[in-house]
Amino acid sequence: MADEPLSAGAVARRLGVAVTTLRTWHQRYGLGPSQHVPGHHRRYTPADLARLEIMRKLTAEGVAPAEAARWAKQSPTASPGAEARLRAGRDGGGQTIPVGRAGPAARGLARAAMRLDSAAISDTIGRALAANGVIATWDGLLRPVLAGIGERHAATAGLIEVEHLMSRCVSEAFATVGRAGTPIGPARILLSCADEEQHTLPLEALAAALTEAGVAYRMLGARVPVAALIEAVNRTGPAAVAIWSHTRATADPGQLSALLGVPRRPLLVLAAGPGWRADTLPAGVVRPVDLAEAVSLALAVRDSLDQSPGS
Ligand code: B12
Repeated sequence: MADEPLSAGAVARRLGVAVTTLRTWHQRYGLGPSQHVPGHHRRYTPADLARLEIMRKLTAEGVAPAEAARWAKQSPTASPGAEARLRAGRDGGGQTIPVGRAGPAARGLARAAMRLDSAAISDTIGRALAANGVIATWDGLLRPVLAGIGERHAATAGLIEVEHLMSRCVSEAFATVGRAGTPIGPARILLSCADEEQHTLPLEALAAALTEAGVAYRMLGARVPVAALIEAVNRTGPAAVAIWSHTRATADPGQLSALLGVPRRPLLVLAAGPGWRADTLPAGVVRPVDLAEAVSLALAVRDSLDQSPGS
């Protein structure tokens, strides 16, 4: 990073772009030099250079120039004192995660995630779970931040480390829900990801919400081949099975048909997640729209078993 203000030529050389490109970025996207010395051409400050470095990196990665300029302008290096904060490690070197209309807790969580501050992430999630419960924490706090990370990743191809750390902290927080509680009866609900599906967090949210509601479950986790799923169903005879698919790539409806064909067919088969397409689901499969609906359906099955003779 330069300490002295730089001319357009010097900036162009540092970035490896043409001076005309710098002019275009200035005129079209407002990414120009901000220091004005009377009687001289404007000069680029270290903050201007930092913005332009982001612009160059993002456009080189294929991000559209207008989108890249938006991120470059939002960069914390653009604000006064930002470089000192970056050196002190408080900003973690990134920008912000968009959380839409979610509240201050989500904004705080997003900032902690950007700093890779796992203690603050875990603390924020733990407090929310204790105060508001699993469903409200998932919908009001975690989903907006996860969706924001996904949005930023799609725009910049970055934030993979943030996504991984955040995922780990969310998993750990869900795993502690209700642990201190009393035994909650036989596990009649089976939770599983579809074959090759690695997105487990919504299923972990469902598991935690069931624990909170006093309902036992078995969790098979990520990437379950259909033969293994069927084996688990045959061996444990669950009353309800939820299969999570997050993307079209993992939503083969054949997995659901196989489940419906087992000798002791579950009372309820849930195709959960945005991967499934409603018009391709076999008859008899239910597609919950959100966590709350998935929990109510599972509770309804539990209640019907409690009331049936010999259960
Ligand atoms: C965390 C994450 C990961 C983590 C997952 C860790 C874990 N243990 O789960 C890791 C790093 C493993 C990962 C991997 C990948 N990921 Co990813 N990931 C995400 C991220 C950021 C959050 C996922 C999540 O938990 N979402 C939950 C909430 C936030 O989703 P939602 O859309 O708001 O929820 C809706 C519904 O699902 C429903 N709902 C919400 N919760 C619940 C709960 C229940 C029970 C029910 C029934 C319904 C329900 O209501 C909502 C309203 O419609 C998303 C971004 C996103 N927007 O989801 C990307 C995202 C899903 N990933 C994506 C991709 C591309 C991948 C990879 C292919 C990347 C790669 N190149 O390797 C792999 C996939 C590998 C595989 N085969 O599965 C894309 C998918 C694009 C697409 N639609 O095809 C996304 C959207 C990011 C992006 N914008 O590009 N990922």
